[in-house]
Amino acid sequence: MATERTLSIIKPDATERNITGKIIAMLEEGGLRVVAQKRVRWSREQAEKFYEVHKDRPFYNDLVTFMTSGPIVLQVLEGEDAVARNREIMGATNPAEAGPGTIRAEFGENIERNSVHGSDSPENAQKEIALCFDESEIVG
Ligand code: RTP
Ligand code: MG
Repeated sequence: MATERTLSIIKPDATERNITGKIIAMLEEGGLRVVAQKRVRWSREQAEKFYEVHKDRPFYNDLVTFMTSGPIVLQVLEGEDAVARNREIMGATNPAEAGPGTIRAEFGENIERNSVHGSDSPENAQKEIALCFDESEIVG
């Protein structure tokens, strides 16, 4: 399996509770390396662009409102099979269905306020990383 990169976001529900360090520790203990990281607050336009794939879903507007409600931490994670690995570490979208020991089981509040985002394919990872970081900000 090749070394891969994925985009991770620590969402506003987690920055609000000051648990970014706990989440980063779980990512690192899961075998991923943080090779880029920044704390930002998205404008509505930035969130709408990032989640454009979901624009016809019923939860789109609420999701954009939530993701702009406070600071977020954008990260590029690197490791073997990083996209799939990160999704294993995060657990299911709905924290109630997330497996024991996953980030969402541990910290997620509900299906929307689920603490983390992770790219869902290597192709989307490349797009999301390019949207959020300049190549010069990524140090592997
Ligand atoms: P993510 O993109 O954040 O890694 O999460 P995911 O792939 O597991 O879930 P996805 O279907 O892509 O949904 C993106 C985010 O939208 C919010 N959501 N709300 N109210 C709802 O039914 C609902 N469903 C999804 C969550 O914040 C989810 O992570
Ligand atoms: Mg998704």
